[in-house]
Amino acid sequence: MSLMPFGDKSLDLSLPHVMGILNVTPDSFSDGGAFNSLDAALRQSEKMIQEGASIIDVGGESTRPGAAPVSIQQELDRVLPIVEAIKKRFDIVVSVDTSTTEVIRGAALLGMGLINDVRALEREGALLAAAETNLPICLMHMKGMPQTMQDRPDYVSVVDDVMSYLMSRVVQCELMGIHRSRLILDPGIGFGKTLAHNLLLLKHTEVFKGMGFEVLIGLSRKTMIGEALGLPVEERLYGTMGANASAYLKGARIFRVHDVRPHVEMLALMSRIEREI
Ligand code: 8Y7
Repeated sequence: MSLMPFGDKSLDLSLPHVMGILNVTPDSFSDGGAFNSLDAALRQSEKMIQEGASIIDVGGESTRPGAAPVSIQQELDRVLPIVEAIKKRFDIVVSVDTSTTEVIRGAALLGMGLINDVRALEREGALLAAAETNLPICLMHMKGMPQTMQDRPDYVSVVDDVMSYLMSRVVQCELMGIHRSRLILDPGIGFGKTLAHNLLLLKHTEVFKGMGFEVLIGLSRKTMIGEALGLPVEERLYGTMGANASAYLKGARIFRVHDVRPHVEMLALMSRIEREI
Protein backbone atom coordinates (compact mmCIF):
# COMPACT_ATOMS: atom_id res chain seq x y z
CA MET A 1 0.00 0.00 0.00
CA SER A 2 1.13 3.51 -0.77
CA LEU A 3 -1.75 5.73 0.30
CA MET A 4 -1.80 9.34 -0.81
CA PRO A 5 -4.50 11.69 0.47
CA PHE A 6 -6.47 13.60 -2.19
CA GLY A 7 -8.68 15.84 -0.07
CA ASP A 8 -11.49 13.73 1.40
CA LYS A 9 -10.33 10.49 -0.27
CA SER A 10 -7.08 8.52 -0.45
CA LEU A 11 -5.73 6.50 -3.37
CA ASP A 12 -3.31 3.58 -3.15
CA LEU A 13 -0.60 4.58 -5.60
CA SER A 14 1.03 1.17 -5.53
CA LEU A 15 -1.83 0.45 -7.98
CA PRO A 16 -2.46 2.22 -11.31
CA HIS A 17 -5.21 4.87 -11.49
CA VAL A 18 -7.07 6.34 -14.42
CA MET A 19 -7.76 10.08 -14.48
CA GLY A 20 -10.65 10.73 -16.86
CA ILE A 21 -10.55 13.95 -18.85
CA LEU A 22 -13.55 16.25 -18.56
CA ASN A 23 -13.09 19.26 -20.80
CA VAL A 24 -15.37 22.18 -20.14
CA THR A 25 -13.90 24.51 -22.76
CA PRO A 26 -15.94 25.29 -25.87
CA ASP A 27 -12.93 24.44 -28.08
CA SER A 28 -11.58 21.20 -26.55
CA PHE A 29 -9.89 19.61 -29.48
CA SER A 30 -10.85 15.97 -29.24
CA ASP A 31 -14.39 16.06 -27.91
CA GLY A 32 -15.51 19.13 -29.85
CA GLY A 33 -16.67 20.85 -26.65
CA ALA A 34 -19.67 18.52 -26.44
CA PHE A 35 -19.59 18.41 -22.61
CA ASN A 36 -19.98 22.10 -22.13
CA SER A 37 -23.18 22.15 -20.11
CA LEU A 38 -23.39 21.09 -16.49
CA ASP A 39 -25.76 18.27 -17.28
CA ALA A 40 -23.54 16.84 -19.98
CA ALA A 41 -20.50 17.18 -17.71
CA LEU A 42 -22.27 15.19 -15.00
CA ARG A 43 -23.31 12.47 -17.44
CA GLN A 44 -19.79 12.18 -18.78
CA SER A 45 -18.41 12.06 -15.21
CA GLU A 46 -20.85 9.33 -14.23
CA LYS A 47 -19.87 7.28 -17.26
CA MET A 48 -16.15 7.62 -16.50
CA ILE A 49 -16.73 6.71 -12.83
CA GLN A 50 -18.75 3.61 -13.83
CA GLU A 51 -15.91 2.66 -16.15
CA GLY A 52 -13.47 2.73 -13.25
CA ALA A 53 -11.85 6.19 -13.22
CA SER A 54 -10.32 7.13 -9.84
CA ILE A 55 -10.03 10.83 -10.66
CA ILE A 56 -12.00 13.24 -12.87
CA ASP A 57 -9.82 16.04 -14.28
CA VAL A 58 -11.86 19.19 -14.88
CA GLY A 59 -10.27 21.76 -17.17
CA GLY A 60 -11.64 25.17 -18.13
CA GLU A 61 -8.60 26.53 -19.96
CA SER A 62 -7.64 24.90 -23.24
CA THR A 63 -3.89 24.28 -23.24
CA ARG A 64 -3.75 22.72 -26.68
CA PRO A 65 -1.09 24.25 -28.94
CA GLY A 66 -2.26 27.64 -30.22
CA ALA A 67 -5.32 27.92 -27.95
CA ALA A 68 -6.60 31.35 -26.96
CA PRO A 69 -6.26 32.39 -23.29
CA VAL A 70 -9.44 32.64 -21.17
CA SER A 71 -10.21 35.26 -18.52
CA ILE A 72 -10.14 34.42 -14.82
CA GLN A 73 -13.89 35.01 -14.57
CA GLN A 74 -14.58 32.73 -17.55
CA GLU A 75 -12.45 29.99 -16.02
CA LEU A 76 -14.14 30.36 -12.61
CA ASP A 77 -17.59 30.26 -14.26
CA ARG A 78 -16.75 27.16 -16.26
CA VAL A 79 -14.98 25.15 -13.58
CA LEU A 80 -16.45 25.86 -10.13
CA PRO A 81 -20.08 24.81 -10.78
CA ILE A 82 -18.83 21.54 -12.26
CA VAL A 83 -16.48 20.76 -9.35
CA GLU A 84 -19.31 21.49 -6.93
CA ALA A 85 -21.85 19.38 -8.83
CA ILE A 86 -19.53 16.39 -9.21
CA LYS A 87 -18.52 16.41 -5.53
CA LYS A 88 -22.18 16.69 -4.50
CA ARG A 89 -23.26 13.64 -6.52
CA PHE A 90 -20.29 11.30 -6.70
CA ASP A 91 -17.69 9.83 -4.35
CA ILE A 92 -14.68 10.59 -6.55
CA VAL A 93 -11.45 12.60 -6.52
CA VAL A 94 -11.85 15.74 -8.64
CA SER A 95 -8.70 17.31 -9.98
CA VAL A 96 -8.69 20.72 -11.58
CA ASP A 97 -6.48 21.57 -14.51
CA THR A 98 -5.66 25.18 -13.65
CA SER A 99 -2.81 27.65 -13.18
CA THR A 100 -5.04 30.38 -11.76
CA THR A 101 -4.84 31.41 -8.10
CA GLU A 102 -8.55 32.24 -7.86
CA VAL A 103 -9.56 28.88 -9.33
CA ILE A 104 -7.20 26.99 -6.99
CA ARG A 105 -8.72 28.73 -3.95
CA GLY A 106 -12.34 28.46 -5.12
CA ALA A 107 -12.14 24.81 -6.20
CA ALA A 108 -10.38 23.80 -2.96
CA LEU A 109 -13.37 25.15 -0.99
CA LEU A 110 -15.71 23.01 -3.14
CA GLY A 111 -13.86 19.75 -2.55
CA MET A 112 -11.15 19.55 -5.23
CA GLY A 113 -8.73 16.72 -4.39
CA LEU A 114 -5.77 17.50 -6.68
CA ILE A 115 -4.30 20.59 -8.31
CA ASN A 116 -3.17 19.77 -11.85
CA ASP A 117 -1.07 22.68 -13.05
CA VAL A 118 0.56 22.51 -16.49
CA ARG A 119 2.56 25.60 -15.41
CA ALA A 120 3.87 23.93 -12.24
CA LEU A 121 2.63 26.83 -10.03
CA GLU A 122 4.66 29.45 -11.91
CA ARG A 123 1.82 31.99 -12.12
CA GLU A 124 1.81 34.87 -9.64
CA GLY A 125 0.46 33.74 -6.28
CA ALA A 126 -0.12 30.11 -7.34
CA LEU A 127 2.54 28.60 -5.03
CA LEU A 128 1.01 30.30 -2.00
CA ALA A 129 -2.58 29.46 -2.98
CA ALA A 130 -1.63 25.82 -3.54
CA ALA A 131 0.34 25.63 -0.27
CA GLU A 132 -2.67 26.89 1.67
CA THR A 133 -4.98 24.19 0.29
CA ASN A 134 -2.88 21.34 1.73
CA LEU A 135 -3.82 19.34 -1.39
CA PRO A 136 -1.51 17.27 -3.59
CA ILE A 137 -0.20 19.00 -6.70
CA CYS A 138 0.80 17.62 -10.09
CA LEU A 139 3.76 19.66 -11.34
CA MET A 140 4.01 19.41 -15.13
CA HIS A 141 6.85 20.49 -17.38
CA MET A 142 6.05 22.78 -20.30
CA LYS A 143 8.62 24.54 -22.48
CA GLY A 144 7.36 27.94 -23.55
CA MET A 145 3.71 28.97 -23.67
CA PRO A 146 0.79 27.06 -25.25
CA GLN A 147 0.54 29.61 -28.11
CA THR A 148 4.14 29.04 -29.27
CA MET A 149 5.45 25.92 -27.53
CA GLN A 150 5.50 23.76 -30.66
CA ASP A 151 7.70 26.18 -32.69
CA ARG A 152 11.01 24.32 -32.86
CA PRO A 153 11.33 23.05 -29.29
CA ASP A 154 14.99 22.44 -28.41
CA TYR A 155 16.84 20.92 -25.45
CA VAL A 156 20.43 20.12 -24.49
CA SER A 157 19.18 16.79 -23.14
CA VAL A 158 15.43 16.59 -22.88
CA VAL A 159 15.32 14.14 -19.95
CA ASP A 160 17.91 16.10 -17.91
CA ASP A 161 16.33 19.46 -18.77
CA VAL A 162 12.82 18.34 -17.79
CA MET A 163 14.16 16.74 -14.61
CA SER A 164 16.10 19.87 -13.56
CA TYR A 165 13.09 22.06 -14.22
CA LEU A 166 10.78 19.82 -12.17
CA MET A 167 13.32 19.63 -9.33
CA SER A 168 13.57 23.45 -9.30
CA ARG A 169 9.78 23.60 -8.93
CA VAL A 170 9.93 21.00 -6.13
CA VAL A 171 12.39 23.26 -4.30
CA GLN A 172 10.09 26.29 -4.76
CA CYS A 173 7.20 24.24 -3.37
CA GLU A 174 9.27 23.16 -0.37
CA LEU A 175 10.23 26.79 0.32
CA MET A 176 6.47 27.53 0.51
CA GLY A 177 6.05 24.75 3.05
CA ILE A 178 4.61 22.16 0.63
CA HIS A 179 5.96 18.73 1.61
CA ARG A 180 7.46 16.61 -1.22
CA SER A 181 5.03 13.83 -0.40
CA ARG A 182 2.27 16.13 -1.76
CA LEU A 183 3.94 16.40 -5.16
CA ILE A 184 3.37 14.33 -8.30
CA LEU A 185 5.63 14.84 -11.33
CA ASP A 186 4.64 14.89 -15.00
CA PRO A 187 7.11 15.30 -17.91
CA GLY A 188 4.37 17.06 -19.94
CA ILE A 189 4.10 14.96 -23.08
CA GLY A 190 3.49 17.27 -26.07
CA PHE A 191 4.13 20.53 -24.22
CA GLY A 192 7.01 22.07 -26.20
CA LYS A 193 8.37 18.73 -27.42
CA THR A 194 9.03 16.98 -30.71
CA LEU A 195 8.09 13.33 -31.25
CA ALA A 196 11.70 12.35 -30.43
CA HIS A 197 11.61 14.36 -27.19
CA ASN A 198 8.34 12.72 -26.16
CA LEU A 199 9.63 9.23 -26.94
CA LEU A 200 12.81 9.80 -24.90
CA LEU A 201 10.81 11.09 -21.93
CA LEU A 202 8.59 8.00 -22.10
CA LYS A 203 11.61 5.72 -22.41
CA HIS A 204 13.09 7.26 -19.26
CA THR A 205 9.96 7.71 -17.13
CA GLU A 206 11.64 5.72 -14.36
CA VAL A 207 14.09 8.57 -13.62
CA PHE A 208 11.20 10.72 -12.35
CA LYS A 209 9.91 7.87 -10.22
CA GLY A 210 13.49 7.24 -9.11
CA MET A 211 13.62 10.66 -7.47
CA GLY A 212 10.98 9.41 -5.04
CA PHE A 213 7.88 10.96 -6.66
CA GLU A 214 4.72 9.49 -8.07
CA VAL A 215 4.46 10.06 -11.82
CA LEU A 216 1.43 11.12 -13.87
CA ILE A 217 1.42 10.73 -17.67
CA GLY A 218 -0.96 12.48 -20.07
CA LEU A 219 -0.61 11.41 -23.68
CA SER A 220 -4.16 10.43 -24.61
CA ARG A 221 -4.78 10.93 -28.36
CA LYS A 222 -1.96 13.47 -28.54
CA THR A 223 -0.14 14.57 -31.70
CA MET A 224 2.85 12.36 -30.82
CA ILE A 225 0.63 9.27 -31.21
CA GLY A 226 -0.66 10.65 -34.50
CA GLU A 227 2.87 11.35 -35.72
CA ALA A 228 4.21 7.96 -34.67
CA LEU A 229 1.36 6.08 -36.38
CA GLY A 230 0.18 8.48 -39.08
CA LEU A 231 -3.35 8.49 -37.63
CA PRO A 232 -6.00 11.18 -37.01
CA VAL A 233 -7.16 11.99 -33.48
CA GLU A 234 -10.15 9.62 -33.55
CA GLU A 235 -7.91 6.64 -34.34
CA ARG A 236 -5.28 7.04 -31.65
CA LEU A 237 -6.64 4.77 -28.90
CA TYR A 238 -4.47 1.70 -29.51
CA GLY A 239 -1.29 3.75 -29.75
CA THR A 240 -2.29 5.67 -26.62
CA MET A 241 -2.77 2.40 -24.74
CA GLY A 242 0.61 1.03 -25.85
CA ALA A 243 2.43 4.15 -24.73
CA ASN A 244 0.56 4.17 -21.39
CA ALA A 245 1.34 0.46 -20.85
CA SER A 246 5.01 1.27 -21.38
CA ALA A 247 4.81 4.18 -18.91
CA TYR A 248 3.16 1.86 -16.36
CA LEU A 249 6.08 -0.56 -16.58
CA LYS A 250 8.45 2.37 -16.02
CA GLY A 251 6.65 3.42 -12.84
CA ALA A 252 3.87 5.87 -13.80
CA ARG A 253 0.76 5.33 -11.68
CA ILE A 254 -1.74 7.97 -12.84
CA PHE A 255 -2.88 8.02 -16.46
CA ARG A 256 -4.79 11.01 -17.79
CA VAL A 257 -7.02 9.68 -20.58
CA HIS A 258 -10.18 10.24 -22.61
CA ASP A 259 -10.94 6.51 -22.96
CA VAL A 260 -11.43 5.27 -19.42
CA ARG A 261 -12.68 1.70 -19.81
CA PRO A 262 -9.95 0.44 -22.14
CA HIS A 263 -7.28 1.84 -19.82
CA VAL A 264 -8.86 0.52 -16.62
CA GLU A 265 -8.95 -2.97 -18.13
CA MET A 266 -5.44 -2.79 -19.62
CA LEU A 267 -3.95 -1.47 -16.36
CA ALA A 268 -5.83 -4.02 -14.24
CA LEU A 269 -4.08 -6.80 -16.12
CA MET A 270 -0.69 -5.07 -16.18
CA SER A 271 -0.89 -4.60 -12.44
CA ARG A 272 -2.16 -8.15 -11.75
CA ILE A 273 0.76 -9.61 -13.67
CA GLU A 274 3.30 -7.40 -11.87
CA ARG A 275 1.89 -8.36 -8.46
CA GLU A 276 1.58 -12.12 -9.08
CA ILE A 277 3.92 -14.12 -6.85
C1 8Y7 B 1 -1.78 17.18 -19.82
C2 8Y7 B 1 -2.49 17.87 -18.82
C3 8Y7 B 1 -3.27 18.42 -20.79
C4 8Y7 B 1 -0.72 16.32 -19.43
C5 8Y7 B 1 -1.23 16.93 -17.15
C6 8Y7 B 1 -4.31 17.37 -23.93
C7 8Y7 B 1 -4.34 19.52 -18.78
C8 8Y7 B 1 -3.73 18.66 -23.53
N1 8Y7 B 1 -2.30 17.52 -21.05
N2 8Y7 B 1 -2.23 17.74 -17.50
N3 8Y7 B 1 -3.41 18.64 -19.45
N4 8Y7 B 1 -0.48 16.23 -18.08
N5 8Y7 B 1 -0.91 16.77 -15.86
O1 8Y7 B 1 -4.06 17.03 -25.12
O2 8Y7 B 1 -0.01 15.70 -20.21
O3 8Y7 B 1 -4.98 16.67 -23.17
S1 8Y7 B 1 -4.26 19.27 -21.95
